[in-house]
Amino acid sequence: MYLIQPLPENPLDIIGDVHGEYIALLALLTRLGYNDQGQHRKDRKLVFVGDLCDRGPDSYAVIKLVQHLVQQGNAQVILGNHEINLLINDAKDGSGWFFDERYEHDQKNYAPFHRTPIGERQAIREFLENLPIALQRNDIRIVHAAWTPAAIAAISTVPLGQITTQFLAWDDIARSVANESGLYDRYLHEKQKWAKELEDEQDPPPFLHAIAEYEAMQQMVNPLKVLTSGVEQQATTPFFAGNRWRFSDRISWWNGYSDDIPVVIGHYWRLFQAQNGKTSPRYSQLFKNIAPTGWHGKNNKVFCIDYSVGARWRDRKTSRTVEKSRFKLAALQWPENQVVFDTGEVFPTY
Ligand SMILES: [Mn+2]
Repeated sequence: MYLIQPLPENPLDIIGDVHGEYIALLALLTRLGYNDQGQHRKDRKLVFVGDLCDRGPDSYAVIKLVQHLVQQGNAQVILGNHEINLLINDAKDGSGWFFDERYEHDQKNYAPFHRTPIGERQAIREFLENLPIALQRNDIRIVHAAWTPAAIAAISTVPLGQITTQFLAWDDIARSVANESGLYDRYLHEKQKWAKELEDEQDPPPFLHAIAEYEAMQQMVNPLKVLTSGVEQQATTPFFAGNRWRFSDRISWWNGYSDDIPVVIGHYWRLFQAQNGKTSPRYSQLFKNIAPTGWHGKNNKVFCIDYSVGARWRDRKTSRTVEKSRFKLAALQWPENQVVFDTGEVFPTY
């Protein structure tokens, strides 16, 4: 059993990043025709593309439900970058439902949210630790962020259950390379010196070259980072995303994907509705020339099913209803090749 696993031959409902939006998940499962055990009268099966947790009101309930569906044999789930952050104890923005040190900081944007009882935390870790990174069969491939042949090859011999050890080992390689050149010290210095500005949207730091260089390098040296948070390169200017200033930017790796087998991903915060550039999440810019339910990439073989439900906390700040929200939870039905939203709309893909 390795970090890449086979998919069953059943028709699939591939669900995008849930990010703790438990109510949206229940609504979508009902729309898709699943009962609370994850059974479907046409014997369809569920696949979750990762990022079950962080930011939304009940990450704990989402994970417990998905775990139950997996145990019933009705769902498969792969890890996203947010689950990996949890496993390696990297307590980032929106993880206050699990990490006490993040709880106060997360109040401003995400309250109210349900916390994980202390006695349950180890069980959550164990569940996540034993999940795969990628799924495949003859007609479809599924990974959280990017499918690159080198990164897939690198994980195909890593046993299930070794995710944290392997991730940290690859991270160590990046760190020792950076150590030798002095880059790592410069990176730590910048992180410390600009700690406050790095998380303050109103007070941007200057372009921090060591952070840019180290983060882009760290990203590409670690195959688990490539697969779960994508291909990145140094940005030209700082930009604010995921509640911090960044200097390393996601690129449209799918423009280099030339295999015949389609890939379904999450991670990239696409929006269904047309948007004005000013208020939309930075990452949706990658989709600005792509139809709202369009396939993308060199040969049109990649589909992102993350319709940004993870930003629904913004709606709650303005009392915007789910029906009027720009942010949706979606499933790609395969092989039907259509998108179903938690709000009930169904659209063909292009
Ligand atoms: Mn993600």
